[in-house]
Amino acid sequence: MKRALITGVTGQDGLYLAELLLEKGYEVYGLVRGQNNPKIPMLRRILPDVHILTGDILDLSSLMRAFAASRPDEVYNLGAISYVAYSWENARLTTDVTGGGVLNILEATRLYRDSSGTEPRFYQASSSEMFGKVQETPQRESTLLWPRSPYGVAKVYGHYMTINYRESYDLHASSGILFNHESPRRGPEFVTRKVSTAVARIALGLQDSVALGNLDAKRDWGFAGDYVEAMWLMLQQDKADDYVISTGETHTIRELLDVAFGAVGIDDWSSRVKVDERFMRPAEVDLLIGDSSKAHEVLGWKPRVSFEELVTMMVESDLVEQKARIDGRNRDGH
Ligand code: NAP
Ligand code: F7E
Repeated sequence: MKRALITGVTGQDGLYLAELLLEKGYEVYGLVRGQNNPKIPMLRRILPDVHILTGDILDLSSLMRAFAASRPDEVYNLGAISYVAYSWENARLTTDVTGGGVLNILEATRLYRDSSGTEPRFYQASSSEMFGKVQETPQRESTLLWPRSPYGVAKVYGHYMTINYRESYDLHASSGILFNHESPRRGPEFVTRKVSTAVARIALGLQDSVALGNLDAKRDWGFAGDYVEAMWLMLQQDKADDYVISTGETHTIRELLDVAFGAVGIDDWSSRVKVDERFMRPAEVDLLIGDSSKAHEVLGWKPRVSFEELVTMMVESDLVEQKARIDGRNRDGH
C-alpha cells in the first residue's frame, strides 16, 4: 500500500486528491494547521479514512514530524494562501506561506529522503497566475513568467525552488502549472462560486443581485476533480518534470454569468449584477489560456468536464445547499 502526505488537505483540491488516492488504495495523511481548525469536522465527515496530522508549512519541525509519522512515498504540497485579492493586503504573509512554505517542505522531503533511504516523490501546486501579464498565448511550460500579484510572485519562487531541488539534489520533484479549476467545493471568495451561490439565492428569492469587479477578465476554467488526476499522474512518471494543466478554452466573467443565470432560466442578468470598484484589483491578469499538449502527450491526461457542465454543476449544487438552509431554518422556526 502506497502512502501519501497532502498539505492543504482541507482545501478544494486537497479533498478531491485525498478522495482519488483513497480510491486507488493509498494510505492518506493530511496535514491540518492551527489550533482546533474548524474544517476538521468537515474533513472527518467527508473522508473519515484520512489520517489527520497537525502541522504548518511555516514550521519545518512540524513537517519533519509529519514525515516521520506518515513515511510518505508521495508528497503533495497544496497548502497555500491561495486568494489573489487577499495577497495584496497580506503580502508578507502570502510570501511566507505560499513562497517560503515550499522551501520548508522541499527541505523536509530532502531530509526525510536522506535519513530514511527512501525516494519520496514531490508535487508542487504551481499556478497559471505566474504568467500574469502574459508574454505568449496560449501559455505553455516555456512561456516567460510575469506575475502580477504578491500571490503570483510567491508561486514563482515556489516553482523555481522546486526546479532547483530537482536539479541540485536530484529530488523527484514535479510542478503542475494549473490553470483555474473549480467545483462545488470551491471557496466562496472565488468568482465562480461567488456567482453560483448568488445565482442560486436569486433564483430562490433570497437576494436580488450580486456585486462583482472586472467582468472582462478571461480565464481558462476546468473541473478540480479532473485536475487532481493530473497531479497524481505527474508523480507516476519515471522522470520528474513540469506540466501545464488547462482546458485550452477561455471565457470572460460575462460568459460565466450567461451560463450560470441560464441554468436557472434567467437570460438577461443585467439588472442582477452590479459592478463594484471594491472588487477591482491593483493589477489584473486579463487573459489566461493554457496549452496542455505536453500533459496530453506524456501523461495521457485530458480534461473531461466542459465549462458549461462545470458552471451548471456548481449552480445546481448551490441550489441544493441553499434549499437545505431554508428547510433547516424553517425547522428551527426562524
Ligand atoms: P484552497 O481551497 O484555498 O486550499 C488551501 C489549503 O492550504 C487549505 O487547506 C488551507 O488550510 C491550507 N493552508 C493555508 N495556509 C497553510 C499553512 N500555513 N500551512 C499548511 N496549510 C495551509 O486552495 P485550492 O484551490 O485547493 O488550491 C490548492 C493549491 O493549488 C494551492 O496551493 C493553490 O495556490 C494552488 N492552485 C490552485 C488553483 C485553483 O484554481 N484552485 C490553480 C493553481 C494553483 P485551511 O483550510 O486551514 O485554511
Ligand atoms: O478571480 C475576476 C477577478 O478570484 C478570477 C486562485 O485559485 O486561480 C485563482 O485565482 C477573475 C479575476 O481567481 C470578482 O478580477 C471579477 O480576473 O476567482 P478568482 P484568480 O484570481 O484567477 C489561480 C489560477 C490561482 O492559482 C489562485 O489560487 O475574476 N472577478 N469580479 C472577481 N473575482 C473575485 N474573486 N470576486 C469578484 O467579485
